[in-house]
Amino acid sequence: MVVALTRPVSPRLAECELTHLARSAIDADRAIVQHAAYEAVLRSLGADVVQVAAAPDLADSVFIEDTAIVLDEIAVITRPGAESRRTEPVAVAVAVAQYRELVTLDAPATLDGGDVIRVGRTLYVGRSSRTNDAGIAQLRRAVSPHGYEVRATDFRGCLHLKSAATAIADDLVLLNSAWVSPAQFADVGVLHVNVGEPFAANALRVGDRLVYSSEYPRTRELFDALRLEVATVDLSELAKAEGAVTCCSLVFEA
Ligand code: CIR
Repeated sequence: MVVALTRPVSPRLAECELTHLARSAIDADRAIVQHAAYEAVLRSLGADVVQVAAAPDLADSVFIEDTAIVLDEIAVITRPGAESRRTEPVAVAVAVAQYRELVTLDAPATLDGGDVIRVGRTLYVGRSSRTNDAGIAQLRRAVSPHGYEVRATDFRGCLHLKSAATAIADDLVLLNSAWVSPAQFADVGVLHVNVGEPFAANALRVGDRLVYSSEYPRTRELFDALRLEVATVDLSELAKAEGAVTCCSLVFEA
């Protein structure tokens, strides 16, 4: 059974962290409606959607992806790079502990799950304003006994590595080459986003299917050519908070 952990949208979403986007008016009520539709799509793909306790005072808590890396054998509870997000993992750890043994990262490590792309037994980990070298080293120490290789990956121009690239199949990465060099993914296949859609590299895998934003129709056409099944969602209000489809869930096999 596939589980998707999600967390409710905080009514304070408009106070979110922003790094690469200018602040624009965010309608938290509209975000709540979009988030509910996203959860419905996850259910329609067969996932058991389990909500972690709401954290109304934590503006960015809906972006649960950043708080944990759930692998087949263990889960790594992160230490988020933004000071305002440091306590988010506490409740997520309680939920994830129902499914996996936990490993936690300690100071001075910082790491956001949005910087971690899993392709098979390789974890590509973005060096970012949120994820530091100590975070990457501690993650490596936690996962290498389980046969995972951790590769530090450079990128620019966006918040997290997963804004620049995500895995859309076991051996295929969708990426924006303006933000991350394809050479760093030399041993897997690479699909390039449409150049007019720079934010289009974030897709969420649920089994063999993809959850994808309705905002990138030209990149989406490439999936049709590959016969990838896609369910589209509108997360435009959460996108103003620098979030995207992978950020709002932790999807794993229970
Ligand atoms: C932040 O800056 O932390 C949030 N406003 C957005 C986090 C998005 N998370 C993600 O891409 N994994």
